[in-house]
Amino acid sequence: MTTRTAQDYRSITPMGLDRSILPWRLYQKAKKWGIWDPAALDFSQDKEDWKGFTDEEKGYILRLVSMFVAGEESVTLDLIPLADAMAKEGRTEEAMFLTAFLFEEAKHVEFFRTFLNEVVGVDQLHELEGNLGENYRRIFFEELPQAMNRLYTDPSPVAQIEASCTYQMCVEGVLAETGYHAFFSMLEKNKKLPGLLEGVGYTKRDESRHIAYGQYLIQRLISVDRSLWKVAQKRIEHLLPIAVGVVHEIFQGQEVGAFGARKEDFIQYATKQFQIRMDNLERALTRSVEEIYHQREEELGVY
Ligand code: MN3
Ligand code: FE
Repeated sequence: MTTRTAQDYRSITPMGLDRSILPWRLYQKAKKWGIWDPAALDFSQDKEDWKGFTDEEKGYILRLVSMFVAGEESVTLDLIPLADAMAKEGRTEEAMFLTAFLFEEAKHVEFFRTFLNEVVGVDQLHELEGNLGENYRRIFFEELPQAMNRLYTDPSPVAQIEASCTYQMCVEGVLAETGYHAFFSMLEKNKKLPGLLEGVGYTKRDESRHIAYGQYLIQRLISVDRSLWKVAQKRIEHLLPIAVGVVHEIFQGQEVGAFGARKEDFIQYATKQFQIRMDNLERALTRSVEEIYHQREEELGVY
């Protein structure tokens, strides 16, 4: 849509913006919870903790943070085609939520990069790229940018489902969720890196809204064309082994890594995340699009 009529501006129609639908409620939550400032986090204890870590411990944290910082940069850059597609469909409430979503991803990049600069130290940051393995590269260098940028030329329901399954279901819903679990299980009980954990906690809460939006979007599309369920299933089945491969790359051949982390626990965690998402998506098969628009954010794991 390159020109508009007055009716296209939802905000001046008699109804105005639809405050009853899920994207609007996510937007309200984003204004409340998405405004934390990465620049205000206190990393002073983290700097002390870092000095006391073994090389192996540093290696694990650095690998996770490298994957996160590049991943957050990727999702910041690659969200724009989806926002563009929703804007072109005239979905003002969704575009409003997606602007908050984009702002939050930008802060996540800043957060992880600030940790690297302040705690690890810029002089220690050569060869960070070596922390990104083959499966990781497949997802963030190929699958994600391709699925998202395709929306510029093909914003069809099939392309939207494949994009959102890649972005919100796989990258956010499985990889990022498993990464947060890794940070918490390694650092919380050992009481290490409190500044990093505080920021990861805020990031995880932001992510719960993003993943909810993706589930909503996929459900909305499936509820009007049930054949799209197969498209979602196929896409997720394609991505699951690559995502599990990323978990293997974190452990680099070890069964038990630094801080007592067990690879098997993380593989199980990642697989469970996939299953939760699939179960939520499958509900769309028995619901009307009206029910999808009006479902509660709590049902989709938002907190
Ligand atoms: Mn993020
Ligand atoms: Fe996100």
